[in-house]
Amino acid sequence: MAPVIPKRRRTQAGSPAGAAASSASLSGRFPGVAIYLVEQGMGRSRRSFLTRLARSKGFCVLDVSSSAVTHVVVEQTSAAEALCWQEQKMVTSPSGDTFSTLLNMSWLTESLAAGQPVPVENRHHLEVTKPRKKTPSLVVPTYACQRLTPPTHHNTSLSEALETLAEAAGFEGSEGRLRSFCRAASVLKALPSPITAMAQLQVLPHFGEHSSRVVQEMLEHGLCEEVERVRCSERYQTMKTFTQIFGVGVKTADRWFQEGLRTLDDLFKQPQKLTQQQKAGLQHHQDLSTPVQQQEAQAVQRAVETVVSQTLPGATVTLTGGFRRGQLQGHDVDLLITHPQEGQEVGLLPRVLDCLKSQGLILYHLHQHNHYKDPAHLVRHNPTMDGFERSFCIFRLSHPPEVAVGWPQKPCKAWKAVRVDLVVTPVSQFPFALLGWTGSRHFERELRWFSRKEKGLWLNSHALCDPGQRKSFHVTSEEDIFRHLGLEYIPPEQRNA
Ligand code: DCP
Ligand code: MG
Repeated sequence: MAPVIPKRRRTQAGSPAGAAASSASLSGRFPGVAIYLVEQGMGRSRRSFLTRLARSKGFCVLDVSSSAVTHVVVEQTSAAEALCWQEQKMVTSPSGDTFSTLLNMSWLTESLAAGQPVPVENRHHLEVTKPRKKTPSLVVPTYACQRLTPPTHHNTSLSEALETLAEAAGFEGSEGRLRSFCRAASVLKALPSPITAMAQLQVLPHFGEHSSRVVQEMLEHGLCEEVERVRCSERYQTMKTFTQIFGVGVKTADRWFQEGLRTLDDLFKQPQKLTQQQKAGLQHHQDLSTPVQQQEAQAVQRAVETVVSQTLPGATVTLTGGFRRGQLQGHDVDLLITHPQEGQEVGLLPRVLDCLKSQGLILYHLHQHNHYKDPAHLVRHNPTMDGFERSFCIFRLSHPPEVAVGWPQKPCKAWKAVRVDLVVTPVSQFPFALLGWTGSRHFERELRWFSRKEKGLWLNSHALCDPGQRKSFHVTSEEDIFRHLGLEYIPPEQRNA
């Protein structure tokens, strides 16, 4: 007569697990009880020992987990706790049922002591807590173009201190130091919480000895002596004053400093030293050094849009720069003009400026012709350069009536001088121009560096180019560019690196 095999197990008899089950069950004294010991957390030798011991007392212990198992015993260590979820999956029956009898070692030891399976009570059940969530250790990616950097953040005084040192290094032409401080500052801007202890820096990229020392002093004393010394120095203050003037770069500011000039008054007294652009900058310096507000930027955009669409129907005007990144203030308004039909944009800018001038909206402008022939050529030979046709303007922006009447004490100026950059791009290059002009500067620098270093591709505001294959990529959106670079898309308001 064939041995009686419980129905559930008979279905498994052809499988290796079933074979193990049936042979073991034959020797078992307790029908309906088939034990499986989970090795993880228990160890192989302890499992072998317990298996031998249990079998010697007439228990059926299966070597392989299968649907024949009725009692799964797990050593309840914390490691095993996590693993038991895995194991639980392994002992899921073919029908998809999960064995509910996950037991801790107490059931087995009590059963062995009793010489028979003890009834399963609550206390025998393995307390299967979900693996405790580890505090996620902060992983900050190396490149700013791999991180989210919102418009405001939690480490402003630290990042400003490092950026002061970066700026001062830039005034001395020290590119390497400028980059190092910018990189460290940028990492802080991406953190989800304030830095309160030096240990937090250990997992962050770009914190070398110098930047770490600055942070340490700031944490300990609220100030960093070196940063304060730089901020108070005549050199820094003069260079800052001069480079904030429209049309003045680091080289010119340095020359003036070497010549003994120190203040705006010194410059007013030496007009022969100034270009027309710098004179306009000085003339409107007070307004131009007052931050442009978001509403002012939108008002400029509307004024330009009206003129552009009258001049060339279908042409579009996009607000870029800091305002596209969600900043509420900026030093200027950056507008990108294009037309959906390639070539239609040629000759548009001078006509737009004539029209704006006729409306009394332009206090000054400097037109720069498009100075590239072929975007792929430009990206190969001058990868950081931007050769679009553009106009550097100072707009005369009328105050809205409520602002104009809002200063009863002072005779109110009814307008404000605002710096505006108008840039024209053919539509085929629009995504590159949009990405390049949205910034931040550090984000752009890192994006170009990432492309080159990690992908062997050259990127600028005109094109993305594979120099090896001598091809440039066709794109229709910023998303396409991120995709070609193998980067997650970062929306503009998270590019405030
Ligand atoms: N840009 C760049 N490299 C430069 C100059 C500009 O990548 N040397 C890009 C990034 C900038 C954008 O153009 O973000 C606009 O330049 P702005 O100087 O106007 O910078 P923002 O608009 O970001 O800041 P601000 O608020 O000072 O205008
Ligand atoms: Mg700007």
